[in-house]
Amino acid sequence: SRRLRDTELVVPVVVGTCAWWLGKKANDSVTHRWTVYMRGANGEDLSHIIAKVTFELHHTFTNPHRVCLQAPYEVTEQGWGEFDINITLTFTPDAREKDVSILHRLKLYEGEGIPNTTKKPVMSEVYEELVFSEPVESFYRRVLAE
Ligand code: SLL
Repeated sequence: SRRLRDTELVVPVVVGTCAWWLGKKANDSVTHRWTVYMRGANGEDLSHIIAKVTFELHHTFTNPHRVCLQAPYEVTEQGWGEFDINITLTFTPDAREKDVSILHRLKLYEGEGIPNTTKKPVMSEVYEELVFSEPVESFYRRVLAE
């Protein structure tokens, strides 16, 4: 299938983390429960363009290489520290596109010296656009039809 010149397919997504302080259940090695996620910015189904999402956690986690083959593309864990999470998107084979990596920092605290409360989760969400320029025609038609 040929590629479409002067054509662009833009898919809005969000990547984020949401963290909850464990309060009385917190100890030195586990202070927070958190989720890192990737989803359509308007809640759209991404499974028609995404084959796999890989979340690379800090090496202090057991099996830090976490793979999601279907939605929801997210990982929930418990820990004590903030770190950068590398999120690698693998597209469906018909897109004939290379993997794309997004770096997102896990946020557990609102700021230095600001204590956590059990009530309010700490959110960090970023809007991103997946841009397919000169997409493969069959992929483009399939995505538009779904
Ligand atoms: C820091 N550079 O020092 C960062 C590293 C690592 C966080 C944070 C592991 C939990 C587990 C965990 O929370 N690591 O071992 O299950 O702040």
